[in-house]
Amino acid sequence: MERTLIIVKPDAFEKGATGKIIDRFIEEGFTLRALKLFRFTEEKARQFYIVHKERPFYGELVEFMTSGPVVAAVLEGENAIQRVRDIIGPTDSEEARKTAPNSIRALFGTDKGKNAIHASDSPESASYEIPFIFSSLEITD
Ligand code: 3AN
Repeated sequence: MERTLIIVKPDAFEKGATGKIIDRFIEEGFTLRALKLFRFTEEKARQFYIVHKERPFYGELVEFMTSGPVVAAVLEGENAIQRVRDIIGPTDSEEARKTAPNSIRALFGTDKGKNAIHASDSPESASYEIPFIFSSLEITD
């Protein structure tokens, strides 16, 4: 069993899509291990996305992620990291609508930046991101 982190981004939260997105993962067979509504401070968003600090869109990404509330969850399942990435679809929501029309980004995203959802992209990111957002007391066994 593997665990991964997802974050319903401010655009999808504002659209009221949080419930549909969480429900999709439950329907796909994942177990919900943790769930939290919060708003990133600029400092925390910068730290969370530190791997992207040299990318040209880093400032825009931090600004977007702090623009409103988000909902984070820990999902558990076999091969969860890759399977969740497949369900969210490619980074660019426009591309997702062409190549993965049933993906979460195709259904709820707008473009490359406002793309509805974050999901850990490797075991290394999951082991940084899960404890970044949740303490052990907030994750069920
Ligand atoms: P993913 O979220 O699919 O792993 P990354 O890791 O390349 O994509 O990018 C992290 C986040 O940065 C994306 N979810 C998106 O919000 C933002 N982002 C990526 N590429 C761009 C871009 N070209 N312009 C604006 N924002 C971007």
